[in-house]
Amino acid sequence: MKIKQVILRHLKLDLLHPFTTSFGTEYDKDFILVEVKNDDGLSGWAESVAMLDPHYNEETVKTNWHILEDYLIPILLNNEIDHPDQLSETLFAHIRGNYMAKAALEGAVWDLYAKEQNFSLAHALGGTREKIDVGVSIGIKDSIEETLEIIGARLKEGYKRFKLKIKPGWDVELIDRVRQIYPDIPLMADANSAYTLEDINRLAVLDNYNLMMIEQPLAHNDIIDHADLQAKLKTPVCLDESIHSLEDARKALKLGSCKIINIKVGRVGGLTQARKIHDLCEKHSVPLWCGGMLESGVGRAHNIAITSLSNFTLPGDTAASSLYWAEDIIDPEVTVENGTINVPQTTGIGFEVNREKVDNYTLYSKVFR
Ligand code: OSB
Ligand code: MG
Repeated sequence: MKIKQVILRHLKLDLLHPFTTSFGTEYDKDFILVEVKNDDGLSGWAESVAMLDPHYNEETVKTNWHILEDYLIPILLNNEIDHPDQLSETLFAHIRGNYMAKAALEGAVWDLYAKEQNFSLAHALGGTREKIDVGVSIGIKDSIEETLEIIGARLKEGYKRFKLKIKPGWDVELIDRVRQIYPDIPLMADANSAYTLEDINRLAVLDNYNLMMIEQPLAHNDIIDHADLQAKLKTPVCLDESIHSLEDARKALKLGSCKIINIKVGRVGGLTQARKIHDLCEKHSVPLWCGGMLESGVGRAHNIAITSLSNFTLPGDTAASSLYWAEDIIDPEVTVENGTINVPQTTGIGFEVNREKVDNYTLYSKVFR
């Protein structure tokens, strides 16, 4: 493959509803949209999931732009590749970290590769599922009543798993009330690193509510304390922030730091590495699900493709476009029916990027050739 041109765009979309986690509130969504073009005028697309502020992890829109512009794009434009796997395995390997920046560029190359081969991206990745199960991530709200109403609405829409964001003080009472009203729904909690082992008694109370899992309760960079915690809980621990690579996953499984992993393609440096973690977890019978980062439709399309792999056995966070955006930038937008999304069978990501809408939401852009 020879990439002739890369276009970076900084887009800003308004979120329909603010999204609050233990680390802060998002009102809108700034992100980098990456387009790569070949000689035949075909385009591949992906988005970076780095946020405006370094609160989820250390990457930001600006650090990604810098790494893309000054390192990754020049490497891509100056090298011919046979397969997208070569990016993370060799060409980008000497650039430390910056996984979200790498994933964004690699993702666009994967889409283009699949289009050149006339495959769907899901098929190019080895995915076999034609439909994927989806859940929903519900942020911290002003009241438990409001949370209960949202759960009720999503339940009616068919969502198959309900993830509640928690933090100290918005946890035991919340889960207790939800379980009183919905004793049997597939329920889980995501702390985004809001606790330490000193909170063990509080976390042990949550162990009594038949949660599917508790996601990233402890520090964003920890796999040692999580192993201690997992040994004391019957509820599976799921790691999100702590897993950046195949090596991280291997070590976490060896230590018993978790029983489930949330894969975010951006957090692990792209689709190639995501697939490697998938294969390792499948070998160890560790179930996976695909996390979300409030993506636009382009990122959602990539999430749908990776989720079609066989070991994504738990419902993910890739919900319908209409829960986030007044209008999405892809046609058609992502829709959920009976808690499932159909995996597109057309080439590449399987959704058309709407250039007019992209232009409307673009703050600035730059062309590299
Ligand atoms: O921890 O999974 C997370 C959003 C932003 C940053 C981190 C997380 C999330 C979500 C939202 O949970 C998932 C989504 O709806 O896209
Ligand atoms: Mg999470």
